[in-house]
Amino acid sequence: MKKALITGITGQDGSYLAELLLEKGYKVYGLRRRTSTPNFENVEQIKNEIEWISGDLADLASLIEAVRLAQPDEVYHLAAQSFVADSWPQPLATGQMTAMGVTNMLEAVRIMKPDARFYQASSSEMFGKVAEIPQKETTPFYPRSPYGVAKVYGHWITVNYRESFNMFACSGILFNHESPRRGLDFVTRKVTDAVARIKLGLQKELRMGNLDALRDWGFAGDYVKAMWLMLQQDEPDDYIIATGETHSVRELLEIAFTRVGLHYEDYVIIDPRYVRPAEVDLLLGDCSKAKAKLGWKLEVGFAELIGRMVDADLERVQRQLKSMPTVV
Ligand code: NAP
Ligand code: F7E
Repeated sequence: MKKALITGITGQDGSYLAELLLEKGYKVYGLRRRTSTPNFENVEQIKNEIEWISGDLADLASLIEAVRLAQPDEVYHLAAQSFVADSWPQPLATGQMTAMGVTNMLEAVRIMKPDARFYQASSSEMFGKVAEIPQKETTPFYPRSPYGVAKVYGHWITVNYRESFNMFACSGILFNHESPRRGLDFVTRKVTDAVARIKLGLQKELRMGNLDALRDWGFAGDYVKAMWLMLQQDEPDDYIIATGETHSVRELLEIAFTRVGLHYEDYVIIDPRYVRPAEVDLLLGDCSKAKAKLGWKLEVGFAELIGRMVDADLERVQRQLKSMPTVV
């Protein structure tokens, strides 16, 4: 039985990846930091199948202990401060978790289980002010946020450990990917949650930032398969994972509101609080290397993804409404 250690298992990607690895017969160890209230929402359905290990990216000793306990064949390093907008008000915490956290995890693996295969969750945010369209593995980086800068560090330290210590370390450069498990701050989920709440009479307006930003949005369930495929190859390498299509935030609004028979113009208000100090205007990935070498393929398209997210939020908000006590 293969063993995998996942950091960031309570997040969107970690939960889909854990399900995939359990289906494949892996023993899955999940690193989880202490929180004041439980945050098992994404992993409730598999909670009892996971071997939980307490740890934090800022605490190297806890990571070394996690690798010692799990003795993993594969390590998927997904934990990070992942919300770009918060990386301006929290640049140091973002640097500590999203950049130095990668070195901490690589060190834990190098010290305790150097033959384990390592996946680093790199990001299209590294391309920032893009040098070419579409972006490929060879496109130079020009990050536009403290988060993007931290991810560039995480990418290069992963490449460096591969070259310095001959570790099987891969960097997956993933473009935006979404699902009903996406955090509520990210634009897709913020919109689909608001659409559900507006439709059910719980919210009157939706405050947004830059509607002209263009993103290459895919489905998280498809993207975690690429992570696994990267670690099954003969040689470690870096790969872009993307859909090869780009859509604006405005198109996202149109699709989501239309799904419930509403017009976004009637509800959306532009609020400068949601406009970023520096924007990534356009992301569009070329994943031909992943298709050719990994045999990776996309299953869910953009409109279907947003439709599924709206439906899931409608169902969830309706359930919450039903469980609320009636006031007499
Ligand atoms: P997410 O939902 O925000 O999950 C982040 C995970 O990291 C959570 O489990 C979180 O734990 C954990 N974490 C944060 N700080 C930690 C710390 N100090 N110690 C231990 N755990 C910590 O992110 P995601 O969307 O699944 O993304 C997974 C990874 O891929 C991230 O590294 C992200 O930057 C990267 N990425 C994401 C995308 C995307 O579009 N989703 C694209 C490219 C790259 P809590 O539950 O306790 O908060
Ligand atoms: O913003 C614009 C915003 O926060 C997308 C993370 O997973 O993907 C994600 O980063 C776009 C930006 O994701 C609002 O300005 C407009 O242009 O959903 P987002 P992100 O910043 O692209 C990358 C690949 C990662 O690696 C990250 O971890 O939408 N936008 N109005 C808004 N965004 C938000 N959040 N809220 C708004 O009201």
